[in-house]
Amino acid sequence: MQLKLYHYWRSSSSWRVRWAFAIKKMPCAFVAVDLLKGEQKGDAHLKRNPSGHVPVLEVEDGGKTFFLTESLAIIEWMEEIQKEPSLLPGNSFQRARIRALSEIVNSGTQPVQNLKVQKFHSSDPEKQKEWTRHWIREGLSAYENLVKETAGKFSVGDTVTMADLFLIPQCYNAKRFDVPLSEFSTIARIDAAAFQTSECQASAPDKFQP
Ligand SMILES: N[C@@H](CCC(=O)N[C@@H](CS)C(=O)NCC(=O)O)C(=O)O
Repeated sequence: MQLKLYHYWRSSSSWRVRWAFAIKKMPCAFVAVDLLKGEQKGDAHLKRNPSGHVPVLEVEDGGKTFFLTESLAIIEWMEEIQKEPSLLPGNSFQRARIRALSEIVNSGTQPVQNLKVQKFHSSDPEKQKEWTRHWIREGLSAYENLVKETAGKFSVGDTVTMADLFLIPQCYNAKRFDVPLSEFSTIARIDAAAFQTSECQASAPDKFQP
């Protein structure tokens, strides 16, 4: 099986999947799609993902090529084909909580901070930032309140789970948009702990910056 990840260095959704690859130690080639040049809207990329988004995982298996889209679906697929180390550990309730925390970022926070949404909201960069900060605060506040019930060293217990793969790239965006993590004490602690792990460091945007 040959794996190729189409990604962008600063895309938070791409970082989630790069981090999963680092944890599972699955070999994968990385191909950059330059979002600033609009490569995600070109014919070649739209054939891989009609949404015009990264990440996309190309899987060549048994002479067939599959394009997997949506970071959560990609990570769940990786978990199915290689269980250990598990990103969805624990019992059914713990796994449901890991998915719920992931979704707070995946569907409740990240989509509204996308550049195309900011631009549709306003052409004024200051208004774009205000919009983005508002939605990041809203999302991280919900995450903070829910994560208090399960947090150990990380979001759910003491090992990195899929929830952390969604949270930490979102924290990176919070910092970019001047939302101080000190507003969210549990999240700030998890963010610091995550950066102590080699897999988080190895998959971080600065390691992929062109
Ligand atoms: N739910 C999608 C979100 C993907 C997404 O929004 N990707 C952004 C970068 S983080 C993107 O490709 N944006 C391109 C654009 O806005 O034109 C996922 O999890 O894969």
